[in-house]
Amino acid sequence: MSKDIIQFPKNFLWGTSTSAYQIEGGITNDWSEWETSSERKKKLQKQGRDLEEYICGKACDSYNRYEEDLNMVASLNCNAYRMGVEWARIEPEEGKFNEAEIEHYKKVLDEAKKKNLKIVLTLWHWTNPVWLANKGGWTNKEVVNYFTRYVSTVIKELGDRVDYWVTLNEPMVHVSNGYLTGEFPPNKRNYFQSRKVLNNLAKAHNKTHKLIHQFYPDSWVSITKLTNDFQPARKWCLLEKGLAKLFHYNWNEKFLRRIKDHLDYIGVDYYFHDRIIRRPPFKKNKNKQVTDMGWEIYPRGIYNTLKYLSKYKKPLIILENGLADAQDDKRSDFIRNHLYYVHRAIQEGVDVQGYFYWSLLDNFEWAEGFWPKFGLYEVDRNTFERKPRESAKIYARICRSGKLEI
Ligand code: IFM
Repeated sequence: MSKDIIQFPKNFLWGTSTSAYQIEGGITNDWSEWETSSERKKKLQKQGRDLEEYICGKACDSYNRYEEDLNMVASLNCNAYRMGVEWARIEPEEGKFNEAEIEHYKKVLDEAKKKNLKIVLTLWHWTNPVWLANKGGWTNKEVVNYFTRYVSTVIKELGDRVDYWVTLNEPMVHVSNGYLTGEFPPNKRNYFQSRKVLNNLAKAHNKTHKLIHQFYPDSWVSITKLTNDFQPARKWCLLEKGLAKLFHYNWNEKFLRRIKDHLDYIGVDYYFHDRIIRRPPFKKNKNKQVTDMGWEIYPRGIYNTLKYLSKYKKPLIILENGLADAQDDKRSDFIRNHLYYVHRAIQEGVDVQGYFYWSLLDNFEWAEGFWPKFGLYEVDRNTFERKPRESAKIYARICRSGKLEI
């Protein structure tokens, strides 16, 4: 049977994403403090877990192996790479900037440029310097000034090497996991603090957007918005319909409304499809096919998400989409099927300008530790040796041709 071929636009960005803390190694920040705290260790011990697996430590040693990582991005035929800089490295003490670390990031970015990669740079990906955490993190009323002071240094020192900016990664996750469910540092369950944090994050984004534009008027600045596809489990049930709308508003819409006048594009992260039911825990997915983390695989959700976000009339760039799949038996189809729906949205007029797979390599998956394997490249935890998975070859073919056979 002959296959259909779908073609992506000519200047489409093909990339992969990483974040500083999850891959670099050797960082001291609020997360590293929490991972090694006695409360955390006790909790993990009680659950019978291997503590080493939950301490980021050397991560993937990418701080030292960045050339190898960038070679991997190039071997995937990507024309773009999303990476992060770590606030705690650049400003380890309040108001004191570390020149050597800034030089390090210059080298990384220059190496990426040699490979003709467009750079998407994330300025904050949930982690904070310890001095800031000690002052109350994002609840502190000065935090917006602290953040923009740090960003000013990044703009001045690294700005000419950046093509697309991400001010904040998935801010609602920090609000929710850090201040409502307490799963992430600073492990609070406090609604009032969560409101404060949300407000400060939104203000920080808006101010940073203006700041970057003062130096680079044509720059493209956004956040990454983790956008879930919420649907009522039963379309006819008014209560479930209402609840789905409420979840959608709270999670997808609220933050964007606060920053909508300060976006040059929208960075889209898509992982979750949630069928909403009327009783706690409010979600009942069909879960016919799930990732190693139990997340339902639902490619059509990326289409729904892109269609929804198109109402903001901004270019959309998918900056994260991926799965934990240690056996690598779902990843190739996962990518193909999601791309099929991305293309469908493009055909219907949605301005989608790129797709970045999360992640380039297996890395530290936050509170879950090292066991979830998101990488196109597998990483040996002892030697840090990187090896491409089969799916990396499939993705490399797609990135080279800009085509997908279906
Ligand atoms: O690993 C994370 C990333 O840091 C932010 N987005 C979701 C990914 C998978 O959970």
